[in-house]
Amino acid sequence: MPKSAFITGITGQDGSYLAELLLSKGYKVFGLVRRSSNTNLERISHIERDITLLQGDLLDQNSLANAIRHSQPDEIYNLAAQSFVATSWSQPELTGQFTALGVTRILEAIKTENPKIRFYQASSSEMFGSTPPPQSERTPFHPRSPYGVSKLYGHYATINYRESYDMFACSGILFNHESPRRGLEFVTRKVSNAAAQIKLGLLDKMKIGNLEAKRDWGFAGDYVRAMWMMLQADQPYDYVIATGISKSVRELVELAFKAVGLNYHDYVSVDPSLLRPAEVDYLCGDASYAEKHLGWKPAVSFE
Ligand code: NAP
Ligand code: F7E
Repeated sequence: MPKSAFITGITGQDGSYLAELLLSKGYKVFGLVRRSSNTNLERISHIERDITLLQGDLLDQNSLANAIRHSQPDEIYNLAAQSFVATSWSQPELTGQFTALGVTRILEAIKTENPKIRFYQASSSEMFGSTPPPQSERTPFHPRSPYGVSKLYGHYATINYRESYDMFACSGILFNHESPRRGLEFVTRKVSNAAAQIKLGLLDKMKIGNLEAKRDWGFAGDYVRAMWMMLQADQPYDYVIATGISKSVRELVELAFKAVGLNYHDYVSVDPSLLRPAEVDYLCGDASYAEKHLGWKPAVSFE
């Protein structure tokens, strides 16, 4: 029997890469999509015929239980979230509903439908917030946004269901990971897109926020591989997934503009309205535990 997997957030960046990976391993893949007046399947249109999409919403407990009952998965990957940190200040309550309580809803649905299902929760380096690097599984958390606070709730909910009900529930504490499928509001896509448009004469200038923030940026394709590896392990555990190399937003901007033969100083200016109420200044992960226990290593570098 081929294994089957159910992915929430399948229409997002990570969901699309994970679905591809699981299909390549022979899985039957189910994905949760929420109703919208416009289709939102660009990232999975190339594999749409190979997967089964089920309607539901992280805000609706019943729809989650129905989707699990219908798909009978061996593994569930909870990737759905309000994932844009900046928006979490303007929509803090909704962010908590999706990103925090949504985790409890899906854990409850698993407990009721089949507690033997293996569960992956998409935790985040944003939970470390202001705690200085290097950040590992042993680093204390100090989130700096409603998003980070919500992710921390989901993280501990996952640990709590593992400890209370003996469920195979893991969290991957993933540092920033990017790709050509990243949403345009995130800084890597915003910058690479603007550099390309300026080069082509389609845009004059780009406004940016905090140039000094430092992030540990990896490639989404490498990171979904780690998610799958966590659910194949003998025991459930939580793992930091990162490259161990940190760069500033300024270095990212410089590199992107240089790649198209431009000097960023001529095109980029800081817009104070893009600064966040509280910033995460410096993230750099230590993924040595994942390397030792899962054999995971990133293949794609920042450059
Ligand atoms: P993304 O591109 O923003 O995708 C988010 C997904 O969640 C989309 O499919 C979205 O559906 C879905 N979603 C949002 N609210 C929902 C709801 N109420 N019900 C059902 N689905 C809902 O995010 P990503 O970059 O792939 O990240 C995947 C997960 O990893 C997220 O939980 C994110 O917070 C977490 N994470 C990401 C990173 C990173 O660097 N990428 C790092 C650490 C953790 P629509 O298409 O309908 O909007
Ligand atoms: O910002 C700075 C910004 O929005 C990165 C999500 O996937 O990773 C992501 O969260 C940095 C921040 O990602 C702009 O202030 C400057 O310091 O690309 P971002 P993020 O906030 O790190 C974590 C791990 C997640 O879990 C999240 O889901 O760049 N920055 N100027 C800017 N950021 C944006 N978006 N736009 C700017 O103009």
